[in-house]
Amino acid sequence: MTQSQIGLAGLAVMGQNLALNIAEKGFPISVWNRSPAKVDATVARAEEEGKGDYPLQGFHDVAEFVQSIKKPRCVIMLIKAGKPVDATIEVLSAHLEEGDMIIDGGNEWFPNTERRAAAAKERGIEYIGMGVSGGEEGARHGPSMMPGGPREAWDRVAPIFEKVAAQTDSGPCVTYIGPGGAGNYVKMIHNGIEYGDMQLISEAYELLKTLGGLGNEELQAVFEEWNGGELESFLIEITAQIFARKDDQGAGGHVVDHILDKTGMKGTGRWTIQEAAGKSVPVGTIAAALDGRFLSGVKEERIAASKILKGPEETVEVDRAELIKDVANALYASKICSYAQGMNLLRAASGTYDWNLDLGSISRIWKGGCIIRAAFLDRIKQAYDRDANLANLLVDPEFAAELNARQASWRRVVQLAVRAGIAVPGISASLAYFDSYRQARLPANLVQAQRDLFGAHTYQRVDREGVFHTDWVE
Ligand code: NBP
Repeated sequence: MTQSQIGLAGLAVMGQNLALNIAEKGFPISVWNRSPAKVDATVARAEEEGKGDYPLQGFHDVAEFVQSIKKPRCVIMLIKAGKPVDATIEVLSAHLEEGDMIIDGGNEWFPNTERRAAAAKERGIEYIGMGVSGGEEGARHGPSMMPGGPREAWDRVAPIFEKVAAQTDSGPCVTYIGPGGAGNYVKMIHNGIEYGDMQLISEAYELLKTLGGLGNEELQAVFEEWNGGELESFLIEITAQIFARKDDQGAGGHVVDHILDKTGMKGTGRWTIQEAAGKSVPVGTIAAALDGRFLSGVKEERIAASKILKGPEETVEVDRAELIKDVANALYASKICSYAQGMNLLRAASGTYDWNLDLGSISRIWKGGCIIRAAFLDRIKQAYDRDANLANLLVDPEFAAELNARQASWRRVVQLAVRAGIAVPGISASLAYFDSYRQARLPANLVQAQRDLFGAHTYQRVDREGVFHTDWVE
């Protein structure tokens, strides 16, 4: 039996598909899973899809699995984040040797990766935390990957992942991100931005459906058209597909209308907001997306409230064609704000943890393979190429011009939504971010005065240096 170039542990959705992708690219791979049935299923799939040509070997025994990998070994884990990862490291470490490497490809909370990396180092084992995005399809045919940890260790295995990643006109969607938990962090922000995009799209849907009266076929056509222009992205594309899908459970109509309006989530969106709060970085659009999911969760309360609380009396009339155009503009402008927030959080983290993150390269590897993949990410990369120290995407000359050109539409959409009583928390949070960020003066002077009055917190003045306190009550 030939020795494999790499090993993969954890053969659920992501692991099984990534293993087949690695094998398809011609890299000999050994696979193992705690429950042996998934090993057999993976081997069977490799036989079928590769017609016997995929260099993939399955193992039920973890010792045999590790021994089948060429030294120094590299084992990538696709295991449920948290305790299961610790348990798997324990099992693997009993057989790994000094100089070997573990890559965790899961959505892990970055301090966990840093803790594990420190423990692995004591055993002479290299440890890399690598965000993998693209779901099942991405894992199988080319994901976007965000590895963080020791640079030399990564360089040893980079050629494998560069072949396995999604390929774009500006290269494979993988690049070394930075030391420590930088890879997990960047994946976390990717997911936060993904939450923002999904919320903004759902608001566009609500406006077009409720205010514009568009049916599912019309929505499909609008989203297909949008996908041919500046909004082109995976999420817009799949949204069009969703509106096309007829129900197959005998209820008639389209599946989308039979889905309960309660959103699930796993944790990366919540972590993004926690991190933003800890670093004092405003991420209102992403926070609105998280709140949107929380509010969706209290379905029973919402049903009760809908019988008590009234919306506006006014009937809002719209011109459909104008509405569709305005919503597209509002969606695009809001998206710029959401990405600006995510990128600024990355920059803040880079400074705090000394990661030296390259925001342009990060935008580049999100161009393909991942859930937020979009033509638009090329524009973000170009903005950071023009100025690597850009304070905010909003002030890049090209994005600034686009925002300025779209703001009349953007404001009309928010006004219409408010008049009609339709919640657009993501679109309006983006507009508020834009309107706050472009102000040389905010009403924060009054907040500071209040703080000084009730807590003697002092304030600075606009006309002279120093720290001041006023005895407010005469
Ligand atoms: P899951 O997150 O559902 O994890 C299932 C895997 O973890 C199985 O291989 C399972 O083994 C193993 N496992 C568990 Br659970 N407890 C274990 C333990 N105590 N010891 C050893 N193995 C254990 O799989 P997934 O959806 O493929 O995701 C893998 C990682 O990739 C996760 O971190 C996830 O957040 C991330 N991710 C997922 C997606 C996606 O679209 N699904 C996308 C991007 C990233 P078993 O078979 O024996 O139970």
